Amino acid sequence: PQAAAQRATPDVGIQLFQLPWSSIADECEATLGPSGFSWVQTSPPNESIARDEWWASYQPVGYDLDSRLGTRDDFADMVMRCDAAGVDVIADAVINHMTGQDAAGTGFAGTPYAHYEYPGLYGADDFHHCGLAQGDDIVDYTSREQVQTCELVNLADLDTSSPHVRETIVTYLDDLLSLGVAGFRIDAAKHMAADDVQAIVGELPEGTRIVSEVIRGGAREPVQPEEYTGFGEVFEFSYPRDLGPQVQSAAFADPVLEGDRPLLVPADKAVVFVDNHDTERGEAAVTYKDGPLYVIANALMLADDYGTPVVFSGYAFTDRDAGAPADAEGAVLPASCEGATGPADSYLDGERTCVQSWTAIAGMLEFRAVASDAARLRGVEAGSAYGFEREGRGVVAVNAGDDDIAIEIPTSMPAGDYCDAITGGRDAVIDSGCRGTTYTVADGVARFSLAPLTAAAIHLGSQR
Ligand code: ARE
Ligand code: CA
Repeated sequence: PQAAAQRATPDVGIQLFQLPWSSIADECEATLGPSGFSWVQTSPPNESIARDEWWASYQPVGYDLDSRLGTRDDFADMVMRCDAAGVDVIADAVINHMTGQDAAGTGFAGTPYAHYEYPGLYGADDFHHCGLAQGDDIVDYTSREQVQTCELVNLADLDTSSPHVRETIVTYLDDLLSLGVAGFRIDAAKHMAADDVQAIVGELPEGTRIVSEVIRGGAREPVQPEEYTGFGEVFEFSYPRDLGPQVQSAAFADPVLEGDRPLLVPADKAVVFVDNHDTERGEAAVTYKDGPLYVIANALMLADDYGTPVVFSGYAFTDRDAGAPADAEGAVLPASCEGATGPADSYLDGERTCVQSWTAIAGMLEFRAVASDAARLRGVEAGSAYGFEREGRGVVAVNAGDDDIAIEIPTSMPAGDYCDAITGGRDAVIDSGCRGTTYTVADGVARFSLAPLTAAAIHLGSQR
């Protein structure tokens, strides 16, 4: 029966936060390629200030590819190895600003800089000095002018309307493209006029993937994600803001079918996520700290039909600012995810969450490969359980509450026994039966008995 299921390569990304290039290369070969991730989003690859906090990566000193995560050679080698494993690299491009340190200093790779002086790249005239608020900082997000020409938390704000600044940024991005990256996450895109971003990315080769970070800020903010969809995709923050609280409260209101999503960008422009490196330290309702609920949230996202999902994988923290474990020089230590099969009950600070290696994630990527071309049907609720069908090709069900629940989901999948992709993973069917749980479809109904805080997923490729 497995052979009968057509597979497509699903467009699913993974953000490997603050992971060194050599480890990302290993992950591409060991896990990302085999599981069917099509792209990996890296942390910023250029030289930044020399500090231990993770957010040092978001204060560029220059555009040499020499960072806490590796050298230019390491980066180039990673792109080659990921490419060979079928995984595109999307680099995080910090182009709205340079550093936010008031004192002069030396970057991670030894380059001297001062606030508004970056030798060989930019001088004081290349920056906005908005003069609208104290210290030139953004204080009022309802002012487009402030958001785009004042400073985001003291970060020296590049005048992205200037030809010199644009050319300098394009040269940097072209350099990354010459090493084989497929595209860019545009950091803080909201803080650059969409016309400026468009002018910059318009100079890049056709087909370069652009995903802009424009945090949807509500109706009072003038700068909206829709302005940035003319030249690429955007991260759609409404999606996790809708999904996360439903999972957290174990109260599912059928969301989010295509036509019911008026507040979201069109599906083909949306990159969706459960959390990212900012929201896991802030607004996200569900993160790795919620273990099984995090699996549930990721399962629902990966089974859903809206946007391109990106899974997040970082490291455990109690201090919001704490960087990934590093050596005495500040270089982040390589990390392996061998043996990680699911969320741990508890983590030590700095321990990698290894979400890309979880059995349930691999299983849901297989689900998506088999079922994501099919229509997503209306959800079914049963107390704190919820599920839905991808018509005729797969069914997902979750129980986010504290009681055992039986849930029945009508389906047009063929009657028979199916192996669960959540507990069985990518190759859920084995000679003797199922690697994980077995579920049955009979009389047009898929039946699941779900323990508290568990999920289940069956698809045409997992029929016994
Ligand atoms: C750090 C210190 C600051 C210090 C600064 C300069 O924390 O105290 O002033 O350095 O020395 C990251 C960290 C920041 C860090 C910064 C630079 O999160 O703490 O500052 O790096 O090292 C807005 C933006 C959005 C941005 C978020 C964080 O619109 O683009 O703020 N997200 C990206 C990255 C971040 C990164 C940066 C941008 C900067 O993902 O990781 O910051 O490169 C509403 C609005 C949003 C707004 C949000 C928070 O929701 O709608 O637009 O997001 O509030 O203010
Ligand atoms: Ca700006």
